[in-house]
Amino acid sequence: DLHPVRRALLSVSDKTGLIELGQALSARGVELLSTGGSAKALRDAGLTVRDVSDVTGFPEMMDGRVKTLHPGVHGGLLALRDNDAHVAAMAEHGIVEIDLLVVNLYPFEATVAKGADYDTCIENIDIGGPAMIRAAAKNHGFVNVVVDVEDYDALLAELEANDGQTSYKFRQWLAQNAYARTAAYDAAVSNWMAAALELQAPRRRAVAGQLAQTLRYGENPHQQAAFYLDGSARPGVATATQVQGKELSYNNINDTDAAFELVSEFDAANGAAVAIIKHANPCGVAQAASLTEAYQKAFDCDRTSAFGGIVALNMPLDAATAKEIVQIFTEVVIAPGASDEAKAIFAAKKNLRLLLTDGLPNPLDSGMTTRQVSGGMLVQDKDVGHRAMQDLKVVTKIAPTEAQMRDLLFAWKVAKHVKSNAIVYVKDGQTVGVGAGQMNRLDSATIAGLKAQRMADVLELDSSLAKGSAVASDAFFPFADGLLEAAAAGASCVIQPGGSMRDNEVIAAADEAGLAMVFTGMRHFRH
Ligand code: 93A
Repeated sequence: DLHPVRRALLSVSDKTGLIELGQALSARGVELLSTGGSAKALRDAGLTVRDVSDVTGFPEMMDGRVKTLHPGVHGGLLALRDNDAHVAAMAEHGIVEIDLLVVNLYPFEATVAKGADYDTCIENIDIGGPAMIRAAAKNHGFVNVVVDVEDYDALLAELEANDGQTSYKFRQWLAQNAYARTAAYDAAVSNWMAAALELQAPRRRAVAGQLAQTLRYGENPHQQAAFYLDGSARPGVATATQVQGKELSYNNINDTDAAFELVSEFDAANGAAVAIIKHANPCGVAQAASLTEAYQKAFDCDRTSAFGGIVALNMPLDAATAKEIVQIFTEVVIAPGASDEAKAIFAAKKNLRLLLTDGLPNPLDSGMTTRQVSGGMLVQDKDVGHRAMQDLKVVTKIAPTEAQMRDLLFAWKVAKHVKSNAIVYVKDGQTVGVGAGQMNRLDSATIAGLKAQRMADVLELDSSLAKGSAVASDAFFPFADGLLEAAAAGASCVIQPGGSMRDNEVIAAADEAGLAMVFTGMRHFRH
């Protein structure tokens, strides 16, 4: 199944490594065909190149829109070398075999990322490149197709190992990658168009990803897994730099994402914030004047759960906070930077993973989320819903004080990042009880209250941490029971969407219990 490479067509937008590749192929006696810019680059480096226009008998025309779209090229890529009729057709029409295609496409994704206008984006849709890639990949029985600069070395190694030939297995590997590339390219085009045209529900949706990392395993050791990038440059776990520590696992990546997205809700201009995550739910979130204090307060919400947790910071890690963090076993720390002193403190903990990002993501940035269900996928806008003080409606006889209002909004932001049903107690910029993922709201309220009491016991306090707290509920209270449970736990004020058929009962119960309550008119389910 070994097949020699005698003629190559090189047509690349990204010219990185092109000369070296051309030289290596030339040295092997491979004839080089090439398109305008690529041919010029190769010639300037002293290589002998034949123009594609010479093969097609047509000049490149229409601003390059038509350069390789010709039977002279596609016949050379698609002809079956062991089929007499195909070979005869090549001879009849003067078509030459192309054994190797090296293409990288017009930089459509980069053009969109730069914020180019509509027409510029359209002009950067490559047509001839994907056509050739798909043709060459189909004919991988004979033809090699390389679409990534990173694969030039693998190609040369394969040729070296097989005396100028490539194996079928290698060509299959190239072909699989090639189809993923053209699929991702078209996905980028169609997703850009869906956004540009503001289509709510395009009839078809394409997703694509580029392998970032093969993972040791998935959520469980018997599940295979890998991490793919979507190409967006948003600061976060996908684009962070890992400074130290073991390789990230599937669950680490998921939890680190949850931690960083949550902490990014808190603008560093308003103080330091820390979120500690376990199993994608926060077990402590706090805001304070200093990062160390914020960490301590987040830790003190639920010290038991914080063990083996993921810590996210909304400002660069400093030495004092690093010293606190290494007191207990922590899986991952993610922050928009770290001081050298802080890095040195972490360096002593070899396994602790430190991820550094280029700033915080903007929580108001729009985007899509997808979720797999059997037989399909659900696609929705990211939850970028936001509530400020002026959006809240006081529905009880008493209104929250300014300090209560701050805690209510803090609790609301945290609740958005807690699995439903979410109940969050907050006091003085610190979560003091988080109830997550229960099948009814009452249980979430009870669990959050139990946690607040348990931590009070650990800290040897006389009363529950939830005493005088603000409580947030991610969706409305369908009955008064959940609200009364929160009041019993010590809550003094409530933030919730409102909108239940029994709102009046719930409001009356709040008034009777002496609570202040505000409605947001917006819910934050997260399942
Ligand atoms: O405009 S195109 O879609 N029409 C074509 O026929 C065609 N053939 C190759 N773009 C085409 N290409 C692309 O040109 C390649 O995919 C590559 O990205 C680029 C290389 O052009 P040059 O060698 O002139 O720099």
